[in-house]
Amino acid sequence: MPRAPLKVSCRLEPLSVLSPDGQLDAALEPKIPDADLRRLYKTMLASRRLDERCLMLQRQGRMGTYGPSKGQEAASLGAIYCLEPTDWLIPAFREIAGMLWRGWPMHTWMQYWGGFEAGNCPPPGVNDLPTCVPIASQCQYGMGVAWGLKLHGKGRVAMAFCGDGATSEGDFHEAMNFAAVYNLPMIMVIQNNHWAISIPRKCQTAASTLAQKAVAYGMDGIQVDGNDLLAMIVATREAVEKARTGGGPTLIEAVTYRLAMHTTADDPKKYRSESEVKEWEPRDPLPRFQKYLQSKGLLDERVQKVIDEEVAAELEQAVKNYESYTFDPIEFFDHQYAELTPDLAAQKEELRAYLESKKAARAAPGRSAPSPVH
Ligand SMILES: Cc1ncc(C[n+]2csc(CCOP(=O)(O)OP(=O)(O)O)c2C)c(N)n1
Ligand SMILES: [Mg+2]
Repeated sequence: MPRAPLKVSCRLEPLSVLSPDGQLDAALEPKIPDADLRRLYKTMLASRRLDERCLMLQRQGRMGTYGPSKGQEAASLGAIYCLEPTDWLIPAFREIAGMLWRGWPMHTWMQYWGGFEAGNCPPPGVNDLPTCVPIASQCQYGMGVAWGLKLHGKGRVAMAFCGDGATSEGDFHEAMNFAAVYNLPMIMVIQNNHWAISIPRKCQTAASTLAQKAVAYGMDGIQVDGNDLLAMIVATREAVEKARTGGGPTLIEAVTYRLAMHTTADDPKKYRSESEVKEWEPRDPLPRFQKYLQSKGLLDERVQKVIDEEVAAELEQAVKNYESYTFDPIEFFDHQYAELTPDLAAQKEELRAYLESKKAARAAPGRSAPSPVH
């Protein structure tokens, strides 16, 4: 028998619209209303400032462990911009820029990282699942939501996010396989930020791209410059339109870079070189998009000043909302089980007694409450 190549259905492309210094490939420029362009810029800036503030709050002991999104704003914002409010977003944990676009308040993001249950609650009418850290679980949730939307048959789509490290998990594989076999209206965005804590991208797979995994599942895959907001919009618009009209799922690999630490619990200097970070800094999505708006005459010093002031004021208000939020710690026990297990019931009782003794000690100063930690 002659040896002939197998026929494999495959559409894989790399995509970039804005060069790192903000130069435009006019043939690929997406049509976006000016008001949206300005609002996208403000959202990206707000996300960056919020990220910086959360890092400071954590360092000052005013927030729990924080996982920064710095450098990845365009990847989430560009993709999420293409959703309709009636579509569904299933975020991982570095999608704050896109979540702000969807209407999540800044203080809710702070509450999430501050460890409050309130940080998991989308504002009324926002069709989103909460921020979610279990790696690759978002792929399964996204697939399940997409399946439900397909059964409802109203042309809505689900967009889920995961990281490069997540693509090594079984959950990713199972979700992608299922989504393709059942032709689900799903967009799976991989934020390839090149690191999974201290594990580099090259240790996740020997394949040269993550987008090519789509070929094995029988779906379209595209590798996009994830630091290029316009490229993310071009690629995602196509994928959303296809999913909405029965064309099935798309895998989008957004190539980006985590400019900060994994979380405040690690020191990236221990596992990656300063020179690598320096290489990526000029590809920062924020100044890149800023230059594009300037070249279109949509952003000058005056507009920039207005945006800066608005963002600063919103941030101050968000910190106030976050720090004035009060809740009864006993609620910790209320959100996981309908009926508490005996050991959790005992812990709840212990905490209740401790809190009451603290209250009593405050009422009668000089006598300190015993610690509940054994
Ligand atoms: C199922 C699971 N295993 C391990 C972890 C611990 N963990 C948190 S983040 C992370 C790395 C994830 O890397 P990647 O998917 O590339 O996402 P990134 O953090 O780079 O955004 C790991 C292993 C987890 N949260 N969930
Ligand atoms: Mg990663």
